[in-house]
Amino acid sequence: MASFQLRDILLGVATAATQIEGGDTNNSWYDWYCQGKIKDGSSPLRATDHARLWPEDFDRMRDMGVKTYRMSVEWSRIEPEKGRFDDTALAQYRAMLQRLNDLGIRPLLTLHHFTNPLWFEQMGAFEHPDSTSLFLRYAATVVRALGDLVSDFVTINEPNVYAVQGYLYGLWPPGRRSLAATWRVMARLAECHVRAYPMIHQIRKGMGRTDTQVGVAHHMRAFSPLNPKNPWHRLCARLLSTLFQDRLAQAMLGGHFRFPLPKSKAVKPGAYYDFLGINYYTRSSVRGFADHVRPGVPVNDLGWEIWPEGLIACARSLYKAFPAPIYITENGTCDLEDTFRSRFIYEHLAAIAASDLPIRRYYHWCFADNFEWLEGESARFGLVHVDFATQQRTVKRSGRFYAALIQQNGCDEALYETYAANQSYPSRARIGTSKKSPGTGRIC
Ligand code: GCO
Repeated sequence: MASFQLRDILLGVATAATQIEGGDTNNSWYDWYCQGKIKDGSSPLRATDHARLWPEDFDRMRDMGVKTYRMSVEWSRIEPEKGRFDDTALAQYRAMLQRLNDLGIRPLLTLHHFTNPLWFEQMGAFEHPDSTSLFLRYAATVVRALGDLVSDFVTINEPNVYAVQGYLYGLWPPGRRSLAATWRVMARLAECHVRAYPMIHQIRKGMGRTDTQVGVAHHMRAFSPLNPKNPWHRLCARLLSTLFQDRLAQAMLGGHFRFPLPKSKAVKPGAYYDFLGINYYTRSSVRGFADHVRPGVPVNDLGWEIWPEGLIACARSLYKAFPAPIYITENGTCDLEDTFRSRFIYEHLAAIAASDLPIRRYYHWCFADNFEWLEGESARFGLVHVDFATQQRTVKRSGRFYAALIQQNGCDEALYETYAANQSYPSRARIGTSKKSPGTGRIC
């Protein structure tokens, strides 16, 4: 049975400002690039030049039939110096949101997607006691300025990835390696979300809007014991899931801060979500306190296991604790030559179609190849190919497949045969993983 029908779900694409806009030297990732940390030496200054080319990109989304678009705004553009808000930057985001509305593409706006303004980074970012109020002031400014054009918000993208990469492994800004700081930062981001939740509702209510939806984009991995019969592997899988994602979900969505997350005095238990945003990519096979990939499994070009069942397993476990409509706020794969992305999309959407969960949106990560953090321009996740030197865009075969899926709101046999049936996954990574990134030495 190769066909499936999707019901009650909006299909869309996702991006993040720093990964696409280009032209901004005032954020923590440009600084990270200057420190020579990007594996291929590429810079977020170039990215996909979306700050200039967005009208063309939006037209392409419309042509592909995209129903909803998850994008983020860049804090360092909106508040370039502490307390100084830039009307021109806000006007540009207004123009973008207006255009999306005109095109009939429903925006979902992320307020924080990994990057900070330099002034905020330099004062200690989310480790600083003032960071919550500074984030809330920024968030309030954005919602006041744009809230008549957008009703759906993601406050913060993947607090666990941000905290672990930046404060535990030291691979991302600010390059710290402290377990205590990791929990502090995770808890602080959770507090920021919990306090932003009623604030965003209130601001939009003041504008006469009652259709507000606020959530987080929670990165979830399917943690499985490498050997399910081994009790140690089972214990480690449970523990890793608890520490990396479950406690954080309890804090962000339910206001319950439990060990190891430090308590937040400003937060009371409650329900701080209108939808469950889940970013899902892969499974971690566990036999100790680190990620592994089981031998012989299908992987993408970064070596991440491809395991569609995991999407449903993650969504089910979150939904059990926090019943609400589910938005898959990110799902996609690094496929340099676009030789297996269509199969990846097919299998993940087929799993969604077969599940009994209320999955109401699916955002493919990502619209076009972009600046993939430590991997720079070397890891391609897009439905649209970008030639970074010329900024020429070309819809990939997988992009045409996704457009056809949107049109059919499902997949019939013919579509499956044309795009996905003959594709097979690699079983070994073709490019290295970000954890091994050597960096290139200071650049600027
Ligand atoms: C993340 C982010 C995206 C990434 C994507 C692919 O999950 O790290 O939200 O910015 O680009 O996940 O790695």
